[in-house]
Amino acid sequence: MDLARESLRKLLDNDGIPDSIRLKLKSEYNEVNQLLDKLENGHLHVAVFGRVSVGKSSVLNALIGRDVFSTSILHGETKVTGIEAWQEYQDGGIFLLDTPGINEIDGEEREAMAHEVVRRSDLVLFVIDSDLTDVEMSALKLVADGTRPIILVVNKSDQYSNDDQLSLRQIIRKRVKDLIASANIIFAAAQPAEQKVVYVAEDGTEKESVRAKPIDIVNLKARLWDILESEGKTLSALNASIFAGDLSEKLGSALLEARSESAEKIIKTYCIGKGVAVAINPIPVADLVAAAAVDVSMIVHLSRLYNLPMTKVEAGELIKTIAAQMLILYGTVWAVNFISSALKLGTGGLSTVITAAAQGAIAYYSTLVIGQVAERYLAKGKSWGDAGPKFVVSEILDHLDRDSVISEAREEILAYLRKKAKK
Ligand SMILES: Nc1nc2c(ncn2[C@@H]2O[C@H](COP(=O)(O)OP(=O)(O)OP(=O)(O)O)[C@@H](O)[C@H]2O)c(=O)[nH]1
Ligand SMILES: [Mg+2]
Repeated sequence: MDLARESLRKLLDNDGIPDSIRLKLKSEYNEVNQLLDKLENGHLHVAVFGRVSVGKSSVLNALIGRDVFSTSILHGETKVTGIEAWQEYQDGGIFLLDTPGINEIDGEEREAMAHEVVRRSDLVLFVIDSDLTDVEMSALKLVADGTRPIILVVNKSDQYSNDDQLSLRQIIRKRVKDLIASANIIFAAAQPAEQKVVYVAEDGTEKESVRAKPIDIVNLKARLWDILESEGKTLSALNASIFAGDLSEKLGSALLEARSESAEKIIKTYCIGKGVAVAINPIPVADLVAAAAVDVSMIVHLSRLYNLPMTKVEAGELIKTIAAQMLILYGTVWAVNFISSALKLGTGGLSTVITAAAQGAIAYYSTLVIGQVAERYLAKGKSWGDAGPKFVVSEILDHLDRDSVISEAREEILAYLRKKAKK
């Protein structure tokens, strides 16, 4: 119980999650919050689930003893989830949840809603009113995933004679034997239909009267109490921790995805910025690496994205480390190599623009390498991992197709310059 609560709290209080992602996952956060409340108050949620019109709302009304949820012969009467405290249960804290029915024809959205409720419930009353259809069978398989107890409620038992009930029980039992314990198959009559009864009156004439068989809900109530008493509190904690686990996994991957997407955009922006700046105002190649002001800003920017803020000095140090690795790996010739590959791609005449764009492309490339290496470092929580910086740098360099990056950068820079010249 405490463990579950703790893991949820941690999830909620995690500073490592930026606001943008918090917003994106807000509904999940609310869910966790609700779950936390539920856990702290020791509440248990019992949900109905099943095909339209099998009597889900009626079953809940019969348990509660009042007409709380609306019922109708029309399919799809329940459109949204409803919740009601079950006062009758001695310890309190039990809530009954009504859900829309699964409909073979339409209502996918409502069905999704019902699944969602089930996912968060501690116990499920799967309601049917005859032998299970294929649709019910596959829905039952989804719901009976072993994480929460399920009672299979065979409602409308008033429609069956005693003999029919016996054989129906046999059939159902066989069909669900791998999914539901036979003690959890319960017959009920939540809202028995009125029937015309013909009787012989005292004066000997035949008369008709309309009456309904009595509501039969005692067996369901008894079984429900049994389960709640024996496993109630552990159920709730168990479900909460499963849910928290799911959610933190979901959050984790969403976080990673959102971050690397934004990181990619940030790096690209700085690459173009630096490339164009260098192209417009060419500087000696030797100064390229030294002219790291842009790279410093980029790293500071990235570090904020990863919630591991770095100062400019720190960022400068990081760039030095990366540049040193590049030097070790490629020797002093690396810059010269870039130039020749950049120029090689020129289509002929070495016009100033082309040369300038080539230099810009080199600047672009170096910023891209630095950005990607820095991102890797940040993603690992400001660490190079066991293999050290050299490994990371060489991996990124291997991974990037230098020539195509440079030629693309050149195109982008030229396109940018042309657009500017037109204005
Ligand atoms: N004969 C008989 N009819 C019942 C019983 N329980 C419910 N019904 C009838 O079945 C119909 C549907 O009942 P609801 O409780 O609205 O069914 P539901 O599963 O909630 O339906 P949706 O909300 O539309 O999915 C109503 O006309 C009820 O009167 C029962 O035990 N016996
Ligand atoms: Mg209903």
